[in-house]
Amino acid sequence: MKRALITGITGQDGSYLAELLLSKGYEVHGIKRRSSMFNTERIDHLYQDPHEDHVRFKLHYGDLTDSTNLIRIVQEVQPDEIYNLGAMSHVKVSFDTPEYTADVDGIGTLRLLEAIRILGLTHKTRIYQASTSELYGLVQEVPQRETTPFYPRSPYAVAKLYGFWITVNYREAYGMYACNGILFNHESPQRGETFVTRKITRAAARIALGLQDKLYLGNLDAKRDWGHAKDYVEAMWRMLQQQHPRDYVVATGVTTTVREFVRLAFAELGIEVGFSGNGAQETGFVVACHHPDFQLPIGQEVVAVDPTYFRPTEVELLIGDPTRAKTELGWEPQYDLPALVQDMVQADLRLFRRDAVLLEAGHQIMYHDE
Ligand code: NDP
Ligand code: GDR
Repeated sequence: MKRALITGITGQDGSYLAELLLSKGYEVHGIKRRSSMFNTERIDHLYQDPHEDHVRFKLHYGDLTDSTNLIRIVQEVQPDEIYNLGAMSHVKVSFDTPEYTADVDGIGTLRLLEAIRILGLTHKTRIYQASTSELYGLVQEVPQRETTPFYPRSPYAVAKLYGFWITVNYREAYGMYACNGILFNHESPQRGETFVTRKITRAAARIALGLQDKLYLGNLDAKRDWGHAKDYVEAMWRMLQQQHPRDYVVATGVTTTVREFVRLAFAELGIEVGFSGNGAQETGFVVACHHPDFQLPIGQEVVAVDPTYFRPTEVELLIGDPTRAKTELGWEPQYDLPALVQDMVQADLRLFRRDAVLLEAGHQIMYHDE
C-alpha cells in the first residue's frame, strides 16, 4: 500500500486529492492547522475513527512555518509521495500579508524539501509542488506553456516563484523526484468563498432566492483559464507516477472574463444579465428572468464594481497550453466551463435553499462576504 502525505488537506484541492488517493488504495496522511474552530469541513466525509483497525486516513497537526514539526511528521509517516498544497493562496490577501506569504509559500516549500533530505528519503519520497499560473503574471506569451518566461505580479506569485525554483534545484542537486504542477485556476463547489468564481456562484444563488440584492466585484475584464479541481488533482497524481520527474502546465486552453463568468452563472438560473457603463461605474442588471421560481424585476441592478477589490498589480490574461500534460501524462479534463459553472451554481442553489427555509421560519441570517 502506498503512503501519501498532503499538506493543505483541508483546502479545496487537498479534499479532492485525498478522495482520489483513498479511491486508489493509498494510506493518506494530512497536515491540518490548529484553529479555534473546526476547520475540516471539506474532509469530514473521509474521517475514519482512529480506534478502528486498518485506518487509511490520518490527520496530523502541523504548519509549514514549523520545520521541526514537518521533520517529525515526515519521519513518522515515511511517505512514498508528498503533495505540498498548503499555502496562503489568496493573491489579493498576499498584498496585506506579504512576509507571512513568503514564509509559508516560499520557505515552507524549502522546509519540506529539507525534511526529505535530512531524513535520507531523497530516493524514496516523491514530491509534488503546487506551482501556479500566477508565475506568468504580466503577459510575455500566449498561450502560456512550460517554456514561457515568468513575471510574477504579487507577493503570492513571488513567493511561489521561490517554491518553483527550489523544487527544480532539489531535483537537480540531489536527484529527487520532485515536480512542479503549473496549474491554472481550478474551481469547484468546494472552492474558497472569497475567490471570484465561488463568490459569483454564491451570490447568484442568493440573489435568485431573494436573500441578497447585489454582488460587488473588482476587475470584470480579467481573463482566466478556469477548470475543475476534480480534473486537476488527477493531473497531480499522474505527475508523480512517471519514470522521470518533470514540470507540467495544467489548463483547459480556454480563457473567459470575470464578466462572462457572471453572465454564465446567472444564466444557469434562468436569469439573463446585461452590463452597461465601464470601469468602476460598470453595472450588471437583469434583462430577463425565465425561471418560474424566481421573481427578479427587469432592470434590477445585481452587479456593481467596488474598487476595493482592485489589486495594486493585476494579472490581466491567463490561458494555458496543456499539450505536455496531455501527451506525456495522458491527462484529459472531464469538465468544460459550462459543466463547471453548472456544478458550482447548482451546489450553491441547494445550499442557499436551506437558508431560504430558515429565513421563512423566522431565523435571522447574516452574510458578511468579502
Ligand atoms: P486553499 O486556500 O483552498 O487551501 C490551502 C490549504 O493550505 C488549506 O488547507 C490551508 O489550511 C493550508 N494552509 C494555509 N496556510 C498554511 C500553513 N501555514 N501551514 C500549513 N497549511 C497551511 O487552496 P487550493 O486548495 O485552492 O490550492 C491548493 C494549492 O494549490 C495552494 O498551494 C495554491 O496556492 C495552489 N494553486 C491553486 C490554484 C487554484 O486555482 N485553486 C491554482 C494554482 C495553484 P486552512 O484550511 O487551515 O486554512
Ligand atoms: P486568482 O483568483 O487571483 O486568479 O488566484 P481569484 O478568483 O481571486 O481572482 C481571479 C480574477 O478575478 C478578479 N476579480 C476578483 N477576485 C476576487 N477574489 N474577488 C472579487 O471580488 C473580484 N472581482 C474581480 C481578480 O482581480 C482576478 O483577476 C487563484 C488562486 O487560487 C491562486 O492560489 C492560484 O495560484 C491562481 O488562482 C492560479
